[in-house]
Amino acid sequence: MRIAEVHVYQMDLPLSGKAYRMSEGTYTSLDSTIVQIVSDTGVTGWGETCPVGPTYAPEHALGARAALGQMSESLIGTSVTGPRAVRRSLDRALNGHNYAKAAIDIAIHDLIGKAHGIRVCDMLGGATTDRVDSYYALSVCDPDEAAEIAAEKIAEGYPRLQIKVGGRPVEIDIEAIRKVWEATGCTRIAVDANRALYARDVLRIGRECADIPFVFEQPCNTMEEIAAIRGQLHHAVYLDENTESLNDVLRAISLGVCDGFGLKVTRLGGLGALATVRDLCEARSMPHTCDDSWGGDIIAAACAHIGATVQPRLLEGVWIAAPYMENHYDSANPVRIDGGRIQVPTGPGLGVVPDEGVFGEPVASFS
Ligand code: 0XW
Ligand code: MG
Repeated sequence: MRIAEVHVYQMDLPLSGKAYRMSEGTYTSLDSTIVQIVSDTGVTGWGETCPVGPTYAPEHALGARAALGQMSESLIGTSVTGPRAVRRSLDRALNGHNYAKAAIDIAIHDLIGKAHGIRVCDMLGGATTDRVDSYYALSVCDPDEAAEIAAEKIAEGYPRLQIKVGGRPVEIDIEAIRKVWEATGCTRIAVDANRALYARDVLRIGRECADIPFVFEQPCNTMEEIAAIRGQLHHAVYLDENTESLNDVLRAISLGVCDGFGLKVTRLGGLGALATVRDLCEARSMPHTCDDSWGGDIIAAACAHIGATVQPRLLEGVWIAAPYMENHYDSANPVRIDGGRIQVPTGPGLGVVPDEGVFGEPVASFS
């Protein structure tokens, strides 16, 4: 089987409710890039990458499409023996750009799965479950509102919460953390600053919330800043944005700078890369999530499939953007959260087949 065509689409993903606010940005719509790969045998695989705005990470939507424009020609005629071989050929076409290469990686996994009638989770080592825990990320918002939403989400069945902090006076962050704790008693909380806190503020939150059993997620901008205060913290620390590669994960573990991770499929370069990190985390008993920054049914399915292969006691949840949007790509098999959990798609490949024409005309095509 060889790659005959590559098509790239642009898809706006407007939020259905309030803006989504994190320490470094507030979003009302996201710009997603979809990749369609068609084999010479007529099988189609789908991939997606959707940076959450241009400042969250060194990634942006226009960059994804430019990188795909740089790489896709080289894919035409390539034999689809396996995702790792395709990734190596992409690395010969373009340096870096994991988040764009990931869209192709996901599409190749989907293509192989659909060609051979197997699910992506079973290509990645086998599913341990058919339904994965999710978690709800509370935007940076008024402490009373955060507490109210948190109580609603726990009542819906979410097993875990993430409280976004940072980008405002630390006193308000502390008030939000305490009010969410008082409103829910949830013992699986991540306080996620998305890199924005200074060591001073992390230490203060840790002191003033010492009684609350949360995990700090990516509190400071760098591993070095976190390492400098780690001995003064009584809360566990997970890294997220600092893990841009397998080497970053190896460095974090060897430095002993964290106790777990928030992982993103596209940031690491795709499903194969995240599966490698999954196995490393299992070897070192490091809990982690299987997320992505944003996206629709395609990236949501990819996260659910890899999440289903994680040792259950180590899975901290699969985050998807579905609760913040209305549109789905596959109206017959939308990837959604029910009772705080995601049903792993059952069809071959990703188990998602976008509705005809849902993405409009391609912005670029290669054949
Ligand atoms: C909550 N997420 C997985 C989605 C947003 O893109 C940010 C991210 C995080 O945990 O930082
Ligand atoms: Mg995070």
